[in-house]
Amino acid sequence: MNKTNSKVVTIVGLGYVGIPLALVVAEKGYKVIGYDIDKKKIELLSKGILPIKSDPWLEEYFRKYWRKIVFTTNPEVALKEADIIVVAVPTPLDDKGHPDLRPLISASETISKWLRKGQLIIIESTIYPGTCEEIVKPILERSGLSAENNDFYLAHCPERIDPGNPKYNIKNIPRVLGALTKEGLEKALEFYRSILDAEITPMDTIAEAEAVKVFENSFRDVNIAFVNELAKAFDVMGIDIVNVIKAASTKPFGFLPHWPGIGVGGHCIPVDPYYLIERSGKMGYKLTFMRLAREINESMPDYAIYKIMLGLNEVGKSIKGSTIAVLGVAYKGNVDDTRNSPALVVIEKLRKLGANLRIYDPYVPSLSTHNSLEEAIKGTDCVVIATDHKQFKEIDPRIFKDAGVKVILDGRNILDKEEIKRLGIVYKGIGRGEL
Ligand code: SAJ
Repeated sequence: MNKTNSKVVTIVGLGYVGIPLALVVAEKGYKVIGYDIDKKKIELLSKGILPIKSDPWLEEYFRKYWRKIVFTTNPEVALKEADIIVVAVPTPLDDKGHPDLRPLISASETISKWLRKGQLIIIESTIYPGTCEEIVKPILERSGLSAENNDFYLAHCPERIDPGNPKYNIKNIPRVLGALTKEGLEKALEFYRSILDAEITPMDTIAEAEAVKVFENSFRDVNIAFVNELAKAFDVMGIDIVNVIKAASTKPFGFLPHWPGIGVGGHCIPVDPYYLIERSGKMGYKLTFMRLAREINESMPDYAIYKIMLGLNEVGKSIKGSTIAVLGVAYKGNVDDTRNSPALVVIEKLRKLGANLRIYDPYVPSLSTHNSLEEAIKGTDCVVIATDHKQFKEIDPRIFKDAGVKVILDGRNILDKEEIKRLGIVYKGIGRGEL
């Protein structure tokens, strides 16, 4: 391994994780190569254009350091000279809801072709316990090199990135780290401590490191399912769950607020539990609680449709033939990412039920049918708030009245229920204490 400032670090996979990582590694004086199979993405990056939605932090880092990175689609250029190779490729689900490790397997096969003694391979993609030892390692050892003998080093440092988060970025988010051998752990620890300001926690085994990410995101999913199921119960019981959660949050210990809505989207929370569910099932323990939580969260778009139907019924209308404006398609507020967005599920269901649809998301013009909120809601029978964008939280409810809106489904419980009712508009929320 060369000394730090001449060490070559290759980042495999230039997305929400790989690009920030490459920039931070470049900032610390390493020679950085950014490798991706997507020619268009490499072309854009080579011209100093970010192919992903940025935030102020990323914008600044990219402007400062993109010129220090060699972007390439050529695996030989990317891998032959590398001392450290970090893999940040997607690990999604396939169309049957099973973990899809094909991008990781493909990346491992490419790395294996150029693997040489002394290289440190770090997987940052979200994987289930056992992936490194049972899938990645055998592929790398096709090179004839052995991980046990420390011919090369294999580690796992699960990515923790929250795009758009103004407070936490890749440099200050604490990380956990595991490796196949002690020597590999030491080398990976030295690398991460040289590029990040945050605490890096070394773990005893690589499998435990692989368990952390899916564990922490499954924790979030089951907590969201908890409030989503109670939202349905509280609608029947006439209790506003938002008031209850706010009141429970006054307890300074032993409670962590989560909020009901029309569903759980993104590339982490609705995906990661299936990595644990699948692995645990294959190893002989069938998880039930997490699977049920997934079912509850995946049922929320239907609950939204049910509430829309009840709201339109109150004004003597049905979904079929009504003009419905859906505000928001992104999976969460203030991002442009629509991966696994429940808003898209609601839109598709409304379309199938015969609604005249209008769509407006300031972050996703490509899917918007109208260029402004005012245009999208004018003369509509029903407005659906599907994403908690800041712009939607700040809406003056009077514009709904002026636009002639009759029903509002507040899918993220962000509007003032009482004010909207005072304006004579039918308000439906998720768990706001009424059907
Ligand atoms: N959601 C709810 N209720 C909640 C929280 C979220 O319905 O109480 C929904 C959101 O609307 C969204 C989905 O769940 O559709 C996911 O929301 P998220 O806030 O978890 O956002 P993500 O998917 O960007 O999650 C990331 C994760 N970070 C990593 O995986 C490294 C997650 O672990 C973080 O907790 C989360 O950011 C965060 O806290 O911002």
